Order: sequence, then structure tokens, then C-alpha cells
Amino acid sequence: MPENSEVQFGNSAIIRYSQLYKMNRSITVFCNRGTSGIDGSTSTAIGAAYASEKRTTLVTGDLSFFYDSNALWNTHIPKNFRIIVINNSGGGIFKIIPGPKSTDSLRYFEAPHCLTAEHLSKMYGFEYSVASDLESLQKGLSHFYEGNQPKLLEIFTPSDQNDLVLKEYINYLK
Ligand SMILES: Cc1ncc(C[n+]2csc(CCOP(=O)(O)OP(=O)(O)O)c2C)c(N)n1
Repeated sequence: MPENSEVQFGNSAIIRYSQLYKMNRSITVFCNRGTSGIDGSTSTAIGAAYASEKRTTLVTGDLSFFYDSNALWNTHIPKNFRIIVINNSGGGIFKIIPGPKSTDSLRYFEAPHCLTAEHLSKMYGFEYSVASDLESLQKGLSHFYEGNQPKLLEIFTPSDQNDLVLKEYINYLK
């Protein structure tokens, strides 16, 4: 992410992932953790981007993004606004926190789906790109902050491996 920019993290697993990475100290980080809802991350990010002179990147999960997609319905989205959707095809957090995975109702928590952000991006005038591995991610990020149009990068991760990789990594840290 560019220096001196602002980042808005969605809640759920996204804000937890963010703690695993070093952030450049010139970047200001925000997250709606207080209310903990998935219903306002995109709205907040667009409002904050509009109010700020700095570039804003929203990093969000797929359910949060689709839940609050009405936020894109306005004519004030700054051209330098960027969205990164980490699409793990549902609410991946429910496989990470204790509880849901040990019941036979996981699918009702996770709400798995096959949606992508492609058509919403086109409808709302965002340049859209996709990443599904390290190579496509590096390619997708290489020109992500150039140009004069809002952009959305959708990163697909496999829902059946996400929680395992994260838990393995946390065990490694221990
Ligand atoms: C308005 C609202 N409804 C339901 C929830 C419960 N909830 C917490 S996290 C979550 C799933 C979020 O999924 P996603 O944005 O895809 O992120 P992931 O868990 O995959 O990182 C849900 C439904 C909530 N926080 N707010």
C-alpha cells in the first residue's frame, strides 16, 4: 500500500489477518470493530475516502462486501479509492473461532456461495481484476495504485484450506 495512505479493514477475519503483518507506519489504519457489524465497512470506507485527502484502500471479506454493496451506489467515490476483497466464498471466520465447526450447522454460519464481485464492479465503474495465487496477486497489485479510476482487486482463497493454514501458522508462532 502506498505510503501516507489510509486503510479501512473490514471486520471478521480481515482485521485479525491484519495483525499478522507489519504495517508501514505512515499508513493510518481504521476498522469498525466497535460495532462489529459486517453491514457498514464499505459505506464507512467510502465516506472516509471522500472526506480524506489521502488515498484510501478498503480490505474486506466477501460477505461484508456483498452485504454492504449499496455503498457503491453514489456519485462521490474518489477516483483513487481502492477495494481489495478477500473472497473465501463465505464467512470464513466461523471455521476459525471455536464452536461452529464442531456442530453440524457450520453451513448456516458460513453461508457458502459462489458469487464474485465482477459484475458489481462493472456496474459501479470500478476497474476489476482477479488474483488466485502469488503470481496473479503480484501482477494484480503491480498497477493497482496507478490510473484515474476506482479499482477492485478480488483475491480468491480456498475456503477448505483457509482456516487450516491460519491455525498452522499460529501454531508455528507459538
Ligand atoms: C450485520 C451483521 N450480521 C451478521 C454478523 C455476524 N458475522 C460476523 S463475521 C461474519 C462473516 C463475515 O464474512 P466475510 O466478510 O466474508 O469475512 P471472513 O469471515 O470470510 O473473513 C458474520 C455474518 C455481523 N457481524 N454483522
